[in-house]
Amino acid sequence: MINRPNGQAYTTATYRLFDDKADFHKKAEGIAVGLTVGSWTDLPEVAKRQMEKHLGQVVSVEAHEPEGAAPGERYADITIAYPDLNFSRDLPALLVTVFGKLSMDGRIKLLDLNPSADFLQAFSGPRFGIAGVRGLLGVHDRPLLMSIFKSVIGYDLDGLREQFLQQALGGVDLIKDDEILFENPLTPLEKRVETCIGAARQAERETGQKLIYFTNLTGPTSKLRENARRAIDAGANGLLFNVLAYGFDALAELANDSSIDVPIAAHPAMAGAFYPSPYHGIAAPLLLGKLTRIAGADLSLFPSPYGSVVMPKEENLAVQAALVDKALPLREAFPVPSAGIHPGLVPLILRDFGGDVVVNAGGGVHGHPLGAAAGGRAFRQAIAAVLAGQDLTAYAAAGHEELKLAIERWGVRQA
Ligand code: 1AE
Repeated sequence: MINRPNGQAYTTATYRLFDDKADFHKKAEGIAVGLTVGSWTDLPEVAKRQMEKHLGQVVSVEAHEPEGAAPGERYADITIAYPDLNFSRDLPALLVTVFGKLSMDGRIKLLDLNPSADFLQAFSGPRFGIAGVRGLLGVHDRPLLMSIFKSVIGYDLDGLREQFLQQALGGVDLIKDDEILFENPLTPLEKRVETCIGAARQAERETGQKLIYFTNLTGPTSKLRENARRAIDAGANGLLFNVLAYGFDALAELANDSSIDVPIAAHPAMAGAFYPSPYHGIAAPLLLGKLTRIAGADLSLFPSPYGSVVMPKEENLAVQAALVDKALPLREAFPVPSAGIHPGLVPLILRDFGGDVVVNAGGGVHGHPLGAAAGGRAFRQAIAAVLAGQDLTAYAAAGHEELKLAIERWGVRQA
């Protein structure tokens, strides 16, 4: 229970704290006081009355001290309530309050945050969300398919155009730049967008299918808005954003800007510096789920449990849950489990994530024996097979040549 002087708002943070000897209740008190008013018991009564509204409170301490625990296994999950009065309505202020110096103080990981309704009012979240992105594409009855440019560095506009066209002809819904494509003389921003959107229009005439191109939004932070508008003026209908390199606040600024009226896909580059350790950092569901959604991403990419860069399945599903959690008064964001995805993984992806998912592949599209267009078609066939309740191999054998070749190349994962 939180004591609310004058009914004021609180935001809670939950941590996992590992310590072989500590009194966890004392530690929790130390955090609640140390990260808010600094000291408490030594304050005179008058000062206490003045400071009470700024004081953090221990909400719960759940200790896990299994009998015979090996050194390093004793931990507690601790929830602290922070008065909203102490920080401004922006994510840097919140994060520095709850996990600034504390993030460096021993073996402690930030598991979750529950910002107050008042704090959340400062954020518009995803501008489009799952329903909005589906609306832009006119696709409501199946998972979406995204492909990723591969081999972009050193390519000129003609090379890029051909690669885009081949991906688009394969029937993908979304194409994203590789996250390592920055401003460069061969494919400068506006030219790149005009070239790719031109190829998208050409493919649309052949496939009858709409397409969103997520252009990588790059440059120094002070130029992000300007670069986003330049890309949009040149025809970009989506933006890719390396959110962790820039910070959540940069994403929130872009998502809150009504002139940047295209969906934003958040790339998880650098996420490995934050979430994988059980002892340090920020848990994946908070980092790539809740915070990414609050900051305004319409799509959040993260390593899947099946491919080349792996995140455990429970963690993956918790990221998805945070992206679509109805308790958050914001639009839902698309989960995009990624890295090493090929058509033989589609049954697992749809089984685990359901229909509101983006199947995303780079190598799994471009590495198809008949090229990227066939790669896209193989994925679409795999999705159709699963939606029809059919076995992938049987469906491939029934005249779906691209899927058949993809299965010969990569196989079908059963579990
Ligand atoms: C987790 C991000 C995945 C990504 O950005 C990427 O480029 C994946 O490529 P493939 O599908 O592994 O080739």
